[in-house]
Amino acid sequence: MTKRALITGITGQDGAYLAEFLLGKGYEVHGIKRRASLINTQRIDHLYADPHEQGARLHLHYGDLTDGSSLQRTIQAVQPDEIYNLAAQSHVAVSFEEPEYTAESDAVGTLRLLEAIRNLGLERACRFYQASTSEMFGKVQEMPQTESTPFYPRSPYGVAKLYAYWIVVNYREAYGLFACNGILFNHESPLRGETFVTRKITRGLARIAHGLDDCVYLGNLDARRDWGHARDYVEAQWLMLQQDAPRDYVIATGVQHSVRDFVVAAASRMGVRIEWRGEDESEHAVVVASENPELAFRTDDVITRIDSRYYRAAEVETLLGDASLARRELGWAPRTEFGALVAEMVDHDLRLAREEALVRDDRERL
Ligand code: NDP
Ligand code: GDR
Repeated sequence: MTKRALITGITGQDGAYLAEFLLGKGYEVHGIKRRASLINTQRIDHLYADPHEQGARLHLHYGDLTDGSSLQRTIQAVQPDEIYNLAAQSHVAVSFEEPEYTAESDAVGTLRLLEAIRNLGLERACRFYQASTSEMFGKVQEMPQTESTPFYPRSPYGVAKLYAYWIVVNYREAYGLFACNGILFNHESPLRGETFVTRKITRGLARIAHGLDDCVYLGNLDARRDWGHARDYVEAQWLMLQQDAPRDYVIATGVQHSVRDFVVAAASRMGVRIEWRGEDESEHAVVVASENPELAFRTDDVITRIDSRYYRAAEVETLLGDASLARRELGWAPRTEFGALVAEMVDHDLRLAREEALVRDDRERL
């Protein structure tokens, strides 16, 4: 029997990797996408086949986590074996600007999905994955963080996700739903949204390399994160729903780097050595050597500066996960180490920037 999965947030980074992974496993995959004024399916276009063609296994439905009736209607029509709730207003800084919407989509949205499952009587037929987050640890109470580390969220996003975490636990205990929280630490890829810090750095430096920009403006360079690859992490999401009993798992690499380290690693992949100069808000990265004459880096160029706009009202300074439980019970381990992740993102963004520069040069010639 072909298994059917429903993914909310299928147009996002994880949604795209998970859809590809599940299609590879032979699933029929359904995704919920939001209506937008511009097409927002770029990350999954390569997976999509015309639904009029025979054998198409990826299907998209309009819906929104703030619209319970759309969720219930889609679940009823699809009758999924597994639901992956990946949709969210996922940007921590934006959650300070839009706290109410973040709660509506990330907290109450999760409740809406669970209620739809209950109202349709699918508690025993359908397994549920919730995209929980290391942001729930916030102001960390112990290092590294495990499934039993106390939570202390530091943003409207973290607080909303904590509600979602507990409502999932509650529906598991109250109604016997097979529901799991994956407590995922930061995971990145070439598909990462352009305003998260890793992608902002790789894209920004690649644009400087091709003369499209001069400088990347960043916030807190001291923040430390446990960065893994999204491709590895979606496999853990699937594994959680294949177990005999539901439980919550931390998914992380167990290795930590600072934002400053990430800049150094990305620059180094481009053959550039930098030095940090200045302090606090005047700290900046200066090019001291550049190996690749084809890239537009010159000695003494300032390629990053601080813009205090990117400081957060309350910051999560340090996160480091211990995924021992997942290793033991799911047989899961990260495959991509930090250097390989940075290299893949940099190479991808250099390619994009080169293409954009070529188009610009062509236009200027005409
Ligand atoms: P993205 O921001 O890349 O994707 C979020 C997805 O949710 C997009 O498809 C977006 O649609 C959709 N979405 C947003 N709001 C709504 C809404 N109201 N109704 C329906 N869909 C909505 O996030 P990631 O792929 O990086 O993350 C996936 C999930 O995992 C998120 O819940 C995130 O909070 C969580 N998470 C992520 C981590 C990470 O490091 N990436 C770590 C831990 C948890 P659209 O494309 O239209 O914007
Ligand atoms: P995070 O990711 O908040 O951890 O949430 P993000 O990449 O936005 O920030 C990581 C750290 O970098 C610091 N930082 C900056 N961040 C951004 N976005 N832009 C900057 O210019 C900048 N300069 C420094 C931040 O202050 C922060 O400390 C991500 C999201 O994917 C969440 O959805 C997910 O739950 C968590 O990871 C785990």
